[in-house]
Amino acid sequence: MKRNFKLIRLIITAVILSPASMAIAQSSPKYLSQPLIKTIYTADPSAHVFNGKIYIYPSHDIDAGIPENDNGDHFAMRDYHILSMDNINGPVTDHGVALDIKNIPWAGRQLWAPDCAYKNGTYYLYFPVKDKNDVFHIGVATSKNPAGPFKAEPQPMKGSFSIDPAVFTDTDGQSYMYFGGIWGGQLQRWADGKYDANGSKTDLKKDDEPALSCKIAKLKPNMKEFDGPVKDITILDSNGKPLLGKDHNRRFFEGSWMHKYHNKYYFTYSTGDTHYLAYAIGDHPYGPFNYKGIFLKPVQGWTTHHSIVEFKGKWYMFYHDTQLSGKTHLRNIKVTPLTHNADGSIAMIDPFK
Ligand code: FUB
Repeated sequence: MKRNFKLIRLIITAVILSPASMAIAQSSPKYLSQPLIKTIYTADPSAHVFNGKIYIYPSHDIDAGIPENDNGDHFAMRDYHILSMDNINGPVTDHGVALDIKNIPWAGRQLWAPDCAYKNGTYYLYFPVKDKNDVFHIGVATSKNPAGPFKAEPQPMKGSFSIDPAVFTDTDGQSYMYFGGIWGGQLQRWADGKYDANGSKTDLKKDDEPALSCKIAKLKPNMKEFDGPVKDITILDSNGKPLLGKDHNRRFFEGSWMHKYHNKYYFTYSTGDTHYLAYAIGDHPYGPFNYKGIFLKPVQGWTTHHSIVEFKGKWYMFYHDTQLSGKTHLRNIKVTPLTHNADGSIAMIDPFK
């Protein structure tokens, strides 16, 4: 009996130490956190606390069989599912289809990263989608329930363009929309305020000029219209100079978010082709913002997109990677704690252990 145990131990040790199993161990990354939901592919999670629960407004990734390109044509999403959690480590509820592209009268294709806001008993779902001429605009849909279903307004928001709306409501009750994204998000085509269909397909290609800015618009009390002109969000370097177009490690690309901490405004965003999440701090929702650094190293997959939310006195970052599929356009959302250091900086997060 004893000899048999020894033999079994020897065999197990040999298997564990075999070159094949060591190769597997080396090649499978150790992720910082696990996908929140595995039954559908999800990305671009905008998280909010409504009625004491966490509601997540993600993109719903699908495989439409479209080849990958710099325009992002392979991100061909057609509806939104809203998710909720009672607790950060608790089960995740998928509330089903909250808005379908076929019910957005002006939509053509590609429902990208949404966000949601609440005011006076109504929830407002903001979403970017290409119109029937293949130009991105931002639409709004309403519901009395944070999980939907949502009903879309018949037209895009007047004066809106590009992608990735993030709506921040300040402590005084005023809401602002941050939006924009370069390359496939088409922000570079609006560089002169009007749409230029022949504009560059990626960025402005003006390396030594200030980089393209994320946009901000104040929202009217009806939450469906911009109140005044769209303005630029300026990110300054440590010399007080705007970041330049060639500064791909630091300049804004897409996926902005705003949170307020200790009376400072934290503008956070993706650097796109360099795959970082970066942050810049200011004293007003409009900025200017002083560049501070990166706080999320590159995740698995090309895109990186996040939101930051306080829940029960702790801060969390929702983000995505491609752990489940290994494919750029089939992503899965995750959550991890986020730490503000005593000096106001954000502690670096490594998506791998
Ligand atoms: O999900 C489509 C696009 O990918 C989003 O709008 C971007 O932020 C990027 O995550």
